[in-house]
Amino acid sequence: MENLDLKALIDAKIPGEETGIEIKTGVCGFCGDACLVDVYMKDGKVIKVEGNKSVKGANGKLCSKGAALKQTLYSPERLLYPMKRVGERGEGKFERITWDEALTTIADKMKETKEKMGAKHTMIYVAHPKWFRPQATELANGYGTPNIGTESSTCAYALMMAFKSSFGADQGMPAPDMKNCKALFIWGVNPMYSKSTTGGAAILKNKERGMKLVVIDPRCTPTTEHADIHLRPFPGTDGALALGFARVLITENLYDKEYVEKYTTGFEEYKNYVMEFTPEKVEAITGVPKEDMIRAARLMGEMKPCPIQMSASPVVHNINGVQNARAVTLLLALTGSFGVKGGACAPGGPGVPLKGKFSPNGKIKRVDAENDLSHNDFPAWAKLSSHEIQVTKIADYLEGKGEYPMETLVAFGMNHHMWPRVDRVEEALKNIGFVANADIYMTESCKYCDIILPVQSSLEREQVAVTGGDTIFYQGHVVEPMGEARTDMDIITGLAEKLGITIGGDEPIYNNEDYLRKMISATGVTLEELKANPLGVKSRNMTTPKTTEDILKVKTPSGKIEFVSSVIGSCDKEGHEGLPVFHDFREKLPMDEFPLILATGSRKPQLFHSRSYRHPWLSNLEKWPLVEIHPEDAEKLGMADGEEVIVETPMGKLDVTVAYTTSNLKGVVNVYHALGDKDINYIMDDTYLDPISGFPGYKSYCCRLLKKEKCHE
Ligand SMILES: Nc1nc2c(c(=O)[nH]1)N[C@H]1C(S)=C(S)[C@@H](COP(=O)(O)OP(=O)(O)OC[C@H]3O[C@@H](n4cnc5c(=O)[nH]c(N)nc54)[C@H](O)[C@@H]3O)O[C@H]1N2
Ligand SMILES: Nc1nc2c(c(=O)[nH]1)N[C@H]1C(S)=C(S)[C@@H](COP(=O)(O)OP(=O)(O)OC[C@H]3O[C@@H](n4cnc5c(=O)[nH]c(N)nc54)[C@H](O)[C@@H]3O)O[C@H]1N2
Ligand code: SF4
Ligand SMILES: [Mo]
Repeated sequence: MENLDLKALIDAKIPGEETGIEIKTGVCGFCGDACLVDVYMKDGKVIKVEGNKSVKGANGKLCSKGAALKQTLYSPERLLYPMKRVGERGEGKFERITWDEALTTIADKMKETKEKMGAKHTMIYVAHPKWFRPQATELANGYGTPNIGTESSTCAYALMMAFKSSFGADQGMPAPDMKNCKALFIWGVNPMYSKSTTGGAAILKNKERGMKLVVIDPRCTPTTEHADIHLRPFPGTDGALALGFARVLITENLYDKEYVEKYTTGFEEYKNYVMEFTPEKVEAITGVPKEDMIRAARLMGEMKPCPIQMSASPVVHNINGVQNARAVTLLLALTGSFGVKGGACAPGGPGVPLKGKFSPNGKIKRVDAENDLSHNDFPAWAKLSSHEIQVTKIADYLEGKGEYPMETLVAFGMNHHMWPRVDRVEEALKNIGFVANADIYMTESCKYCDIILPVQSSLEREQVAVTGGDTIFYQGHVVEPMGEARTDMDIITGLAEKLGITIGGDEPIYNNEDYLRKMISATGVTLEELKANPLGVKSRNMTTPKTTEDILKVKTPSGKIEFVSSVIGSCDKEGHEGLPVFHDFREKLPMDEFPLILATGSRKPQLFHSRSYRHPWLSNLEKWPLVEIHPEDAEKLGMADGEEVIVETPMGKLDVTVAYTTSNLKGVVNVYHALGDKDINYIMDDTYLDPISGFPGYKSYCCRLLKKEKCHE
């Protein structure tokens, strides 16, 4: 072969012996969706990534973030070695140390804190990375602190609380039975962006077979484009809309009477309350024309059972979020849609029996939970989400304004910009006794640490994944771990060893490989078999599927689906009504002064929270931060598309660039979060929280826009 031809083959990235290019299959892991990807390697380096199509269940697709994996792997900001701080906190000056010194320093500080003050003065924190959370909880338990908190203090758990309070334990999210439903309601989700490779495709496929689609979203999105009915309520008004639906369903006799009688309690009280939500009142609160609301409610009643797809964030990113989410999910009870085929949480399965794997229902009980930091602030959280603390008040807790002071913080993937009032969290991080963090990158949060630990990203770490419902897939080191990076599991077990404790209970684990072996130990498949079969191995054992009867044995205190929640109603605190009462956030805000509703963080396909903004292939796609605004609102303010202006909230100001979009409702502006020092969370209020869940009102706060010259007046 001529040299020239070989160069052409290499340039075209053709795999083969001649070119030295090989393909290895791995798990993308940039977001939570865990797509399988084909990684093209030459000389030990990634040169290209594609979606995998050959492993059973692989979706064959790749989103913009996955396509940028090469850049994320070799980012100059990768952490390669354990380091200790040599400058001031926040300054970012560090010196390389050994793993032994790093782990010993952290463990010694934890031991000292325990001896001098008690174990509860140490907080363990795990951010969005979720896979090792059960073992992080075991670490906290073995050490003796109940204070383990996670990013789920702003994600998913409020919806799960809402769902659990009415429908009992173990349900997780109201997963729709999309394959079998006649109509799907998508309530505040944009899967075309937030589940880029899978969510949208499933909807389109089911639309083709005749499924009707109703989407409830203030904005126009690629998801709403496919809707038969698109309702556009103001953010934070979902509760009123859902109660309006309920009134139509009840007054027009479109609800499932038999189901309600057999499986629910509290209907009469609920019905009385619901009657207040006349179509006129609902239109006044939500802005949704009453005819449209009635049409959608009738469709729900006529096409029942009818699932409602909800998200971990928008509806519950509101200070009435749990009650609003309860009002929405209770429609599943009213229409007899919970636990049945074609509804939500339909009988399904079986599944692959994995052990020690993360589940949002978190089964591991914490030690000393009744003395944790947040139980007095958020009593319903303590009852409904008892496997971790609610940590949104992190600045207060670290500053010692909680029940008792914190001395030591040991974190994994901490991104302190995800919380409101980033400035307060930064001040608190400066003043606490000791901070350690493990991350893939030298992040802003790492700069506030005494010790930082380098972590392997998904393609670097050995892992197993379930794919296609019944197949187990093993991934080795697709890419050799960078520098001295370790897996989180090896860090947890390493710390446990230094602390003299073991992780894993009856089946202890001492490293990441033990964890993988334990995870598959009930499947009948061995790690060796998996290593020998790159396309995966079908699980030999499966879990027993749940029937409708099993699912409808709900684990609420009454044993029935509760229209009036006994758990929430029994909490003696403001806003904890048993009924899904609607409170309007606008009544709590200075809307006269700050007349625009500020929605933050609606997902963008190329961004995943703080993970993405540091990678130029992703960050160059859009100038930041943008304030997305309806042109009519902007024109009234005399602001041109592309103009640099200031967004001001009651908490402060941020420089932003105007982006005109007719996708927005008039009166509502959107700003993305997680953009380093330009993060909108610097000017979000950390006391503006749902009293039940503690979730911040990220999607429905208030602001005004100022022309640049005006702000110095
Ligand atoms: N590309 C990408 N994908 C992601 C993420 C990411 O950062 N980037 N993050 C992941 C995570 S952690 C999460 S929690 C999910 C979130 O997933 P999604 O919920 O799908 O994400 P959002 O875009 O925040 O919200 C969906 C829609 O809700 C609308 N919305 C805003 N406020 C309200 C409201 O008050 N009521 C109603 N009914 N609708 C409202 C927005 O206009 C938006 O179009 O996405 C996950 N997937
Ligand atoms: N204003 C506003 N704020 C929000 C939201 C909003 O909509 N608006 N959304 C909220 C929601 S729903 C969420 S989920 C949070 C986002 O939650 P965050 O925890 O902030 O999510 P990320 O920024 O994706 O990840 C945090 C860190 O984890 C690191 N990381 C990634 N993988 C691993 C791993 O395997 N191990 C370790 N140790 N580290 C890893 C990343 O490098 C990153 O530095 O933000 C919340 N904050
Ligand atoms: S959706 Fe994109 S970022 Fe997420 S795992 Fe799949 S390819 Fe990776
Ligand atoms: Mo989230």
